[in-house]
Amino acid sequence: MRLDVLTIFPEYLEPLNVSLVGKARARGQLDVQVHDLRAWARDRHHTVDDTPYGGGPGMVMKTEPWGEALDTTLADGYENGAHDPVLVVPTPSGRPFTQECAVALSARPWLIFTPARYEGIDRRVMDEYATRLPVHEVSIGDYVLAGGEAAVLVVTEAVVRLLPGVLGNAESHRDDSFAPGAMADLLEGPVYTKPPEWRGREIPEVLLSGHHGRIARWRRDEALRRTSAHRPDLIERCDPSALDKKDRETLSILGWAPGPDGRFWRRPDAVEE
Ligand code: 6GU
Repeated sequence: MRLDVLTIFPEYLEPLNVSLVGKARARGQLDVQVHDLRAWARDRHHTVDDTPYGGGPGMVMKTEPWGEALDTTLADGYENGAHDPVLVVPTPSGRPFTQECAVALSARPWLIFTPARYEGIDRRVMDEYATRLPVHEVSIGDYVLAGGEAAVLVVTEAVVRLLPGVLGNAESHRDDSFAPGAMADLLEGPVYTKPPEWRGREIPEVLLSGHHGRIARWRRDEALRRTSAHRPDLIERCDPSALDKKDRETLSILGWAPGPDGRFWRRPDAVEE
């Protein structure tokens, strides 16, 4: 996979040299090119922003540097054998970035990221490139960052760990919280390792039992408990056909009841666990 990042803060992308992504690069599974957007600014001061038409606070990133940077990057990629690029545009006004998006992007051979600073990029840039390649505007959550660079790191890590041969164990992401079909979209419960006792705290006995059926059941109940506490919205939209008899018992204990459509809702009298 080829990744290009166009940014006015190339040093912000240094973490792409570390850990999982860094190793994938070192192994040649990933070709990452970080470009300084200011290299395409025409004036002495390397200006990339200007005041917004219509007034208002802040500055807007100018069309020309982005246009030239993207043209150069696309030409360079094609010359070097890359194909089928997607433009990934981090913005708080994008569609929510989810595991499903990560899976879709991990199937693409070439991602080009355009993290913005200031109040964003002149709309005409994305309107123009949307006529040439798919453009995905993505937000990584309901909060505002000072720029899209941290979002590029987030999206890259979520995507690269899905590439074949990047994670040691292909099974490792089957049970990820949010992996499609994983524990049918429940959060993962707690995990433990040695020593068996630490500061007087023991491991839940079932995990030492060697009884795989009971262990799987316990994990499932812990996942339900954690999801109920931290993400009740996931229980509410859970497909009821994904829940077995014991799931329903556990949910009942946690204060959930099936409604007329079979979906679960929290009984108003339920006490928080
Ligand atoms: Cl992708 N960019 C910025 N600036 N803020 C965000 C975001 C992205 N996602 C959530 N907040």
